[in-house]
This record gives sequence, C-alpha cells and structure tokens, in this order.
Amino acid sequence: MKQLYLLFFFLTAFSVSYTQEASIDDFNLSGDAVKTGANCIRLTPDRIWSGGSAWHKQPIDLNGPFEMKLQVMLGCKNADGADGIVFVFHPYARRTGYQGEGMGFAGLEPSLGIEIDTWLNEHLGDPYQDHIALLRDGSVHHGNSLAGPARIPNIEDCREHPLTVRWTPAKLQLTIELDGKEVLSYRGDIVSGIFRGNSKVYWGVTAATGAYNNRQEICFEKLEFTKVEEVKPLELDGPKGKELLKGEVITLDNLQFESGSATLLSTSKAELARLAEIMRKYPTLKLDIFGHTDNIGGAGANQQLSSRRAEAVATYLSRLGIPDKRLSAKGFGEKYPIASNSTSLGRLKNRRVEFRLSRPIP
Ligand SMILES: [Ca+2]
Ligand SMILES: [Ca+2]
Repeated sequence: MKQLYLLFFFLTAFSVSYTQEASIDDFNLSGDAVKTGANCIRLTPDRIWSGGSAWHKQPIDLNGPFEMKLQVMLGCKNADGADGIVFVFHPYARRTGYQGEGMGFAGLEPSLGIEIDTWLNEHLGDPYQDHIALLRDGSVHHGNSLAGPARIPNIEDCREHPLTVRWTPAKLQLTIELDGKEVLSYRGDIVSGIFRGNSKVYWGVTAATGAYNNRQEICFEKLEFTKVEEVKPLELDGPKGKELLKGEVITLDNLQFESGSATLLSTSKAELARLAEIMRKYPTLKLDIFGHTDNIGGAGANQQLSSRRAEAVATYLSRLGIPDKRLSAKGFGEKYPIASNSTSLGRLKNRRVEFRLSRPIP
C-alpha cells in the first residue's frame, strides 16, 4: 500500500500526466533514418553498413513516471539479417553511434539502452538467439549488461512488435514489455548511477546493419509520458527562505525518499545542497529536522520510518560539511498530522519532513 501512496504523491505533487499524439515531426533524424509514413521511421534500409537514429526533440525528466509504447520492426531476414535496434536515453541527442554490432548505440555515453539484438556476436557474449538486454554507456558487451540478455523468439519476422518502456521513479523501477509480456525489469537510481545527477535526458531509438542487413523500422501509435512541472528550488530570498530565516517551520518541495525507506531520491540532494548553503551563510544557526508520516502502516513502523528519514537528511547535510552539533533530527511518526488522514490528499500533506532554523539558547 505504501508504494501506491508514494506514487500518488509523486503524481499529484510534481507532474501532470498526459497522452501525446505521436508526431514524426517531434523527432530529429540522424544517419540513414527517414520518415516512411504518418507515424513511422525507417532507421536502416536493407543495405549493409547502414545506421540511423530518431531522437525525440523534448527531453524527458526521469524524476517523473512515464510509459512509452512503440512498434518495432526488425526486418524479414532471419538467417542473414542484422543487427538490431536499441531504445536509448542519452543527455546529448541527435547522434547515431557505431554501426554493425554497435546497433547505433555503441559509443553513446553516458546512456541507458534497451537492445533488441538479432545478430550473434560471440565475442560480446550474445546468446545464440535473438535477445533483449539493458545496457549502459554505449557498451554492447553482455559482461556489462544491467539486465538480461533474455532470449526472445525470432523477431525478424516482417511484423511489427509492440514495445513498452515504463519508468516508475517512486520504486526506481524500469520495466520493459515486448509483445505484451514483461521481458526485462531493473531497479536502480538511474539519475545518479548513470546520468551523474542529471534527470533530464533525451530519448530515441537507434539501429544499424553490418556485413548483413535488414530493414529496421519503428512506428508510434501513441506516446504516453508525464510532463514534469518545474518545482522551484529553495532560495534564500524566496518565500521559503524568508520563512526559514524568521525561525518558522517549513517543508521542502523537492525532498523525496524511496517508497517505504529512508533512502533519499537524487532530486532531494540538490535541494539539500541549497539548504547547506544557507547554513554556511548563517554559521551560528542550528537546524531542527522533524520527520512525520501519515497513519497508514502502524504507529510503531511509522515512528521508526520518520526517525530514519529525519536522520538520513541530517547525515546528508553532515556529509556536505555542516557540523553534526548544528543538526538535530527527530521523528514524530503519525502523531502530528496537519491534515485529515481520511483522504489521499490529506495523507500526502502529512508525509513530510519539516525544517526549522533556530538560534542556540545562550
Ligand atoms: Ca549482436
Ligand atoms: Ca532472428
């Protein structure tokens, strides 16, 4: 239940989900990629040593949840087809990576790629069958795979196959479905682990051929993803900064934890860095950190969770150089709600970490 609530928190607090009609004009094409209809792009022709990619012009924010659905077509030649398609997240779009076994993905770094590989390269650890895997940083060697390779039935069958890529940041979970079945799943903090804290990345699809070839194509019926609204970071001369300096209790909009745990999401770290800056500017002030929860999940567990979250914040600030003696962390569990726990919006308000700057008692 907790996980559901945190997901809801994310959706209500920071983002507006919408479905966007697919438009090929929203993509930048590179290499041999060409439009082949109202909503299809041919990434490679059936010609040897070709490579192409299509990149959506708008970056996506990995702090928000999204789901993308597309159709992939890997060509009609099985025995002598090649090489495959990769769905990629990458901070600098517009480029196609290396051809052949690189599938237009090799060399794009940093990156996260979901490969559908149709050519056996033994030296890369490819299984003897078409396969799907989660790769990083433009490396197509399976020694570096984050998930997979998972074998799939021959996909070079002249047909379109639905591919769904779903990201749930509250659970740090990436799920991939092919032909309506879950084929890969990965849990990890992609933003800090791969993109060095940068949550806004471009996304696109690459493909390549080598000594053998296939026509490789993608089509979009609909694009569903979440547009993330900008949340203003904490600023000293902003309303929250002013309240804080007056000694009032504030909450931070960007402070987020993994569902049911005290692990800070990477979004929170930038916000806490601002708070640390403020504390450095006013070196005589102390900071009280108060954790609170809603009433779901039992009073004892909530007490512990609220304490661990307040402490996680203090630990992070201490790592940023704020002396421990200026920090005090305390959890209050579900004891002090600020809204009704009988509605989801009320519970959302109750799950919070509060901050108060205070002058030491002389
Ligand atoms: Ca291969
Ligand atoms: Ca095949």
